[in-house]
Amino acid sequence: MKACQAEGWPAEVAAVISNRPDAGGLQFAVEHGVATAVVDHKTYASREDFDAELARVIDSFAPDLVVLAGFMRILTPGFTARYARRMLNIHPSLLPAFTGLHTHERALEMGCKVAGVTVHFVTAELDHGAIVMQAVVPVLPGDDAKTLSARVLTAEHRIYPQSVRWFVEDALAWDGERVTHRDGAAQQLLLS
Ligand code: NHR
Repeated sequence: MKACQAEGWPAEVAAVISNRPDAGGLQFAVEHGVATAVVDHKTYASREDFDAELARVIDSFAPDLVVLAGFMRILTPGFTARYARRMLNIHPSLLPAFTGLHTHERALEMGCKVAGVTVHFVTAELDHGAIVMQAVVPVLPGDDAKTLSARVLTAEHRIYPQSVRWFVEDALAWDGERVTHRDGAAQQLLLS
């Protein structure tokens, strides 16, 4: 939202939608004059029912792109097919390592010397869609999940706006199952 405004993208954030009524992002949206909606998963009998209502609400805003940000519900294949090639996620690991949850704890447990974050298109298979951009950060002596996740988060705040901007500018190209930048811009960020 901030990058879109500050950098004058040819885009607008149509809405912020959460499954959690208390999500901080809803308040942020309200403060920035962006529409909000809540679809509380607890009030649906099945994942299919929840995803159907979520899709109905999303489509009411007619977005070109769906951006998952801290969204923690596994999406059904019908839902991911509906938004194929127009839904992004940011996952806090260097995929394909550490799909799923507790990525930082697992990277530390494995003694990894680098960690990072991946922006990818969302497919039915969890954390397996085409990679748009990755950032690498060092794992430092004495790190715990909190210090490592904070370092990764600074990288997240750089590559997610960049990735969304590329989508908005139509700068991403599909090469079979893979995604490249049309003009060869670096799809990685290496932080030290
Ligand atoms: N859905 C599909 N089909 N594919 C992806 O790539 C998805 C997805 C839904 C969410 C984000 C993801 C992440 O980047 C994401 C990617 C939640 C879980 C999970 O296990 C896993 C991965 C991600 C998000 N969720 C539990 C569930 O039963 C609930 C966990 C909780 O509520 O704390 O849905 O990490």
